[in-house]
Amino acid sequence: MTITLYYSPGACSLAPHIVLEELGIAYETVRISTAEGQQRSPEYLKINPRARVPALAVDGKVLVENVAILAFLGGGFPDKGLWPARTWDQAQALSLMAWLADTVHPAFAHVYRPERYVEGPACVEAVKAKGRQVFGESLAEIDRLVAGKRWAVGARFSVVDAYLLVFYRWGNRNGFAVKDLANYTALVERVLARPAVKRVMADEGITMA
Ligand SMILES: N[C@@H](CCC(=O)N[C@@H](CS)C(=O)NCC(=O)O)C(=O)O
Repeated sequence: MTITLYYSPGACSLAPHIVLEELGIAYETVRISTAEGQQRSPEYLKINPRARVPALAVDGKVLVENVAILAFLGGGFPDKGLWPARTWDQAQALSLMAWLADTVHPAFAHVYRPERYVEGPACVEAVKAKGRQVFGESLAEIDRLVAGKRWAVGARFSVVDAYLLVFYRWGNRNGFAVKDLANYTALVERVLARPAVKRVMADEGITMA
């Protein structure tokens, strides 16, 4: 099986990048810098016409959307233990990842790319403010969801924990008081202590700051 991940440093593609490294399987990466607009290049639009990362090419076929990519990588290699074993926990993992993708990520997009949602400087500021509110509330909700748990779902590190790291990092870099969220912070510290996570962050050239 040949696997290629299209990623941008520090983007939500960090989650599947970590998962690939945790799996210990052979894979390649292609850097598509969203800061430089490379997601809109004609070459990349052939990979993902939606102009977004991540995209995962598996034996020449392309899979997009984090929820699908993380479920494929986790569920496709059950012996690696990155996907919960029980059906209930698998459903919980999908439930949490769906909410991250359909609510938490778009809330941050309202902060980061408000001009996509509305026109005019006054409206842009209002959209940004609402995005900050919803993203902040979402971070607090994650903190409550992981209270008393070592990992987000089940008893082991899973693809969900890798995905949770992305939003904590974005919050940290954008003035959200994530360090006050004791449960989420403790979980992220456990994630950051993993050798595979350290390797991927070094490879992407990113820190938590
Ligand atoms: N729903 C998609 C969202 C992907 C997405 O928005 N990725 C961002 C990076 S975090 C991106 O490619 N942004 C470039 C852009 O918006 O132009 C997923 O979860 O995979």
